[in-house]
Amino acid sequence: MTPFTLHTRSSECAARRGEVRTRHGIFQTPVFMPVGTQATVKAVTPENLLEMGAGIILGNTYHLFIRPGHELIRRFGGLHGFMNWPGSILTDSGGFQIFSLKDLATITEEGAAFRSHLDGAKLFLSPEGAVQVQESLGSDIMMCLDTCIPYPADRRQAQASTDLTTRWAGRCRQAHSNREQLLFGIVQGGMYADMRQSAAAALVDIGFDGYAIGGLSVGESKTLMHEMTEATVPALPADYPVYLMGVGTPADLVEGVWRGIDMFDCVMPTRNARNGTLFTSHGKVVIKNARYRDDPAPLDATCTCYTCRNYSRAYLRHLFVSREILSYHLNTIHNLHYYINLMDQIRTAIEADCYARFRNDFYSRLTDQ
Ligand code: PRF
Ligand code: ZN
Repeated sequence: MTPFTLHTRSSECAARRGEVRTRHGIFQTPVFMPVGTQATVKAVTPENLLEMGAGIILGNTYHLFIRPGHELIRRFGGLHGFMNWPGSILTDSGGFQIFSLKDLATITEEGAAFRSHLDGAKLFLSPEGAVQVQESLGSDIMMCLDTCIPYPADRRQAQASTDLTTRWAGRCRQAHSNREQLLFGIVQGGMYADMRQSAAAALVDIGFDGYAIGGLSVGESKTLMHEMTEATVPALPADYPVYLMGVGTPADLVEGVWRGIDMFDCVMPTRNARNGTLFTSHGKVVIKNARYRDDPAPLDATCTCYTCRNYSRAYLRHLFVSREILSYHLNTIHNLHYYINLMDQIRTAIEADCYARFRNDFYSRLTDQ
């Protein structure tokens, strides 16, 4: 049975408004998932996340497997108990992180052998192992172990990697024993539309609780990313959630929703916050800039976040250039609020069936990019 309920569909594009049910509640879609790689969304508390309206966050199998270990987390009531987060959690499988290790990883039919980026210890993750680790973590949505294809990649290389991902998906599905936890398949296929369509069909044959589009935003152009999204979404069943992995900028979210994406995650709002790059309705603000030294205005006059309600640009600039810890906290609250609020506005626009106008207005507001 699908965990997805479709509320409304846009008459103008592939955008849809729905909800996903997990054992930790219901989250509204389209949704943005803040990234909490190490059992924490950096610089904010679960209470902060709830106040911002986050319904689901993301954790990483790879990192938690290495430290502190899934067995330890299981003894603390899984990730939910360990980090005190009451909402839903999606865990990425580790495929992408292991792929990012490049020389430290060896992929075989059996799984991925790699060395810990912490102490160099030899480790191994099979598709079955990835599911088992995620079952111990107790996440609400687990991801299949996949192999991400580098960009660019020729057709032969892309096909071999995509076929392996599909075989691994079958093994993950077989290993999936706790049906209370949802399991999503991941569509790879490089930058080959037909390869993505056959990969999608093969995953649908196996049957998952949702489907992700992987291997995008890996260095290709926006045009190509949109093309691949447009080729893949129609190959997936309309009554299941679709997740675009590791994407993206505010504009990428607006464009992804236009093409039928329900779920997104990205480190951009949290990482940029710590680098002093803040998102506003007018575009990006680089807070260290001298022009904000005496600026009494809030970051974004239209923002209702804790940071904008209470602090000036001058204070945020001071905290940032002084490398004060509070800078990370206040900046992260604002950027996550911006992303979560953007998704809220997107959902309202789809409900009112005026998503095309919303998208135009979004671009016309951006003057500081
Ligand atoms: N696979 C997995 N996680 C991911 C990706 C992927 O392809 C991406 C690609 N943008 C981000 N995160 N498992
Ligand atoms: Zn704000």
